[in-house]
Amino acid sequence: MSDLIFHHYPPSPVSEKVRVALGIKKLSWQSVVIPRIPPKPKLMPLTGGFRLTPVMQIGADIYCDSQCILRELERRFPQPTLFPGGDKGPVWGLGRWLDGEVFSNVLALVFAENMSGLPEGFAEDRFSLYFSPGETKESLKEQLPENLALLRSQMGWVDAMLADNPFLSGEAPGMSDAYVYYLVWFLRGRFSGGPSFLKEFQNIQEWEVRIQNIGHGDMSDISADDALEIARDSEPEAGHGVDMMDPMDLGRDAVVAVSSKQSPDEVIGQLITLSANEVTILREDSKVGSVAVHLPRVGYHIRKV
Ligand SMILES: N[C@@H](CCC(=O)N[C@@H](CS)C(=O)NCC(=O)O)C(=O)O
Repeated sequence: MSDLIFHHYPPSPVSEKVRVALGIKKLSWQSVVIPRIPPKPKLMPLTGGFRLTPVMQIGADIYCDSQCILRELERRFPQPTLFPGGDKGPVWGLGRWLDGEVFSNVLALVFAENMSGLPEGFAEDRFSLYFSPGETKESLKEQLPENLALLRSQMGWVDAMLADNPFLSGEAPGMSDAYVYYLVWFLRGRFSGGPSFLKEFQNIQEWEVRIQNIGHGDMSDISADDALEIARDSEPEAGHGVDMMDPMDLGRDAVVAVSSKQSPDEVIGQLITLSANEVTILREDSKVGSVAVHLPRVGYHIRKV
């Protein structure tokens, strides 16, 4: 039985990014399906308040944000690599563009439409998470033609990147494929104009089939209660200490609060790792005991408590 547990929900696009990476790495994993909007009472004891989806758990180590999850997958399971082109720096940079400007653009198209079958309060929750105050479905509708025009340029660049290779990462699939695929998957599945819009991009359409054929690895289900019990029965890995070159001047064992720039919820605990790409805090929870919560640096705030 794999000890890799993934907390997600099937329609979550950012989770699809990680599911594709799990497929590229041919990993076995256990799936916990979490609620699409808060409260998430069986996730909070693990994350200490972090509410975004997805989250990965390995024992009592909890990895928040797809950026942190992908980095950890590559560290623990280096082969097959997510960087077959050896292009680590550019791919992380490309990922920021895709998660930022391109994801925002696709979200604006999806939320301009009438959505049905969603939990009560879903639209309100997501508007406050993704859009500036004052933005409404009507204002997004007005912007739709211009947003589509922008997406046409963005997808044109992606299509051109696929002209000479089967994958964005080259001959083999890698992280850039996972990063672009989740957006194309979201656009095709949730924006009514997505399928006809994508017809213009022949390379992307052929590549989508290649990515679907990779699959999501070997998944089995586990209950949220069993995942909590696994955390309770495990000890987190030791931290790696604080990088002395870090400009924030935070000492090891400082009590810090970490939050995503997307969402105000803070995770509070003792600092055990601070590097250029990761912050890890140790927290005690009444339900699961000691857990280490790992978060990325880019896109996150840290403050001393
Ligand atoms: N930077 C985050 C963004 C994650 C994100 O926006 N996920 C969406 C779901 S696809 C989310 O959290 N929605 C609110 C929720 O699930 O409560 C990451 O890369 O993991």
